[in-house]
Order: sequence, then structure tokens, then C-alpha cells
Amino acid sequence: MKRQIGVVVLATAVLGVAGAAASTAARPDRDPVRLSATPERVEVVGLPCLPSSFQLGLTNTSTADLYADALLAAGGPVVLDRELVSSWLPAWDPDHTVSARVGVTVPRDAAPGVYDVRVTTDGARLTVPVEVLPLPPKGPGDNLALGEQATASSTHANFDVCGAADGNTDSEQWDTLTGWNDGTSGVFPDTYDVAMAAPATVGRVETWTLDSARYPAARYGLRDFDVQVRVDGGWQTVDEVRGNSAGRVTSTFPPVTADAVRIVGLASNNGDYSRLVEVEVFTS
Ligand SMILES: [Ca+2]
Ligand SMILES: [Ca+2]
Repeated sequence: MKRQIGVVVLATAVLGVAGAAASTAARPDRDPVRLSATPERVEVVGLPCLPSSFQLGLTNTSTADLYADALLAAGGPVVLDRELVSSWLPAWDPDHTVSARVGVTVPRDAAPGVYDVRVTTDGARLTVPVEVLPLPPKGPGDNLALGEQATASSTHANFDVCGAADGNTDSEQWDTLTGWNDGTSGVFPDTYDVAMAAPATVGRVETWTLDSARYPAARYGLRDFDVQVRVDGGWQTVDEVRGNSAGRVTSTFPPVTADAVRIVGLASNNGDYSRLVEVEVFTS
């Protein structure tokens, strides 16, 4: 019995030494991939329409073409949209970095703090810190729709349904997907909903339609639309906007307890699409 244990320990020790030596000797050839993250540190908040991401970079620093597998593992409450980035990395001169987007989310109840995403290839390692920020306040005076789950009757392939719930009201950034554009040209109505985490008192909705120097609301914005709130599972119309040519429309109405808000697009000024830059919901 004793002898057997001794043999096992000895074998482990020999393997360990051999492994370490082989790794060190072969490192320049085995480990030519350099990993990087942009940004180097990621911030994320636990709201469904405020996802975060980083670009994982893989750089072949050797003179031989190679194929790299980067494995990703997240700590704590962090959820990644992929666990593997594989890429063919030709031996460019000068070195060239291949990038892949990695989506980062956390659940609503994630505890604020810093968690690590670990990225490993055969020899290279990278740690990407992910800071979970506290949830934004959702009290009186705050935008109750910020970052909450948006859904729509359709969404144009170039757009993200979360665009009009991301807190960005700047039409000049339309081309960077800060808004929502429906996917059925010339066909109305279109609906855009934002569901709140819990029923709340709602008395004002700010509807921001596309209105930039290049795409003025009088030509590209929503002309006719209804504002609705969901009460006990049913939609109630609280404002009917007609003939609009402004970028921002304020709808105020008697406060009601609702758990979602809907914009019903009935016509746009040029007749093609419903376009929203942001939908904000307030108590008063
Ligand atoms: Ca927006
Ligand atoms: Ca449509």
C-alpha cells in the first residue's frame, strides 16, 4: 500500500517537471496569440434593454498561419452570449488583430461589484473586469422605461428593438442604432411596447421620433400615433396625436397604474416607416 502511494507521487512529480519544462521551451511557438479586449473594462447594468459588450481581439504574433480557439468563462452573475471565439489567423506582417463581439448581460438582481471574464487560448490568458453597476433609480421623476424590455410588431433588420429604450434621445446618432425602425414599409399600424418591471403610476409619456438635420421629423417622423398604457392586461389609449411634425411629443394624462406603454404608429410623414428614437415614461 505504502509503495503504491509512493509510486503515484513520484510519477506526478516527474510529469509536473517535464510538463513545465516543455511548456517553457515551446512557448514562443505554442503561444503566439496575443489577446486583447476593447474596452479593457466593461460596465453593465441588469436591465434587459441595456446590454453591454466588448470586442475580443486575437493577434497572431508569429510568422506561421494558425487557427486559434479562445475559451471564455464568466464569473458571478455575468452572462456571455458566446463561450468560444474561433478564428483562422494568417501570419500578417505587420500583425493584424481579428476582433469578435462578445455580448455581456447580467440579471436584474445581480449584486453590484466587479467580476472577471477569463479568456484562454492554448497559452495566452486575459482577464476582462466586468463592473455590475447599481440599477438606475425608477422613482418619481425618473424615466420608468429606461432599459426595460421593448417589443415591437416588427423591427427592420438593421435595427435593434431596444434602440428606443436605451436612454439615448439623440436623433443625430440614428445611424448608430439609437432608435427603432419598424420592418414593414408602407404598412400601418406598427406597435412599439416597453414593459416595466412592475406596475407603476404613469401620467406622462415623451415620444421622440426621428428628427435630425439630415432626417427632419416633418419628413421622416411619425405623423399620426396613439399612446396607450396597459392596465390589468388591457390597452387603454391615453393620447391621440395627429398631424405631428415635431421630434418630441409630450403626452400628459390622468395618472394611471400601468405595467407597459405602447406607441401605435398610424402614419409617418413620408408614408414608409414608423421611427422612434426613444420612448420615455414618467409618473407626472
Ligand atoms: Ca434611443
Ligand atoms: Ca410598418
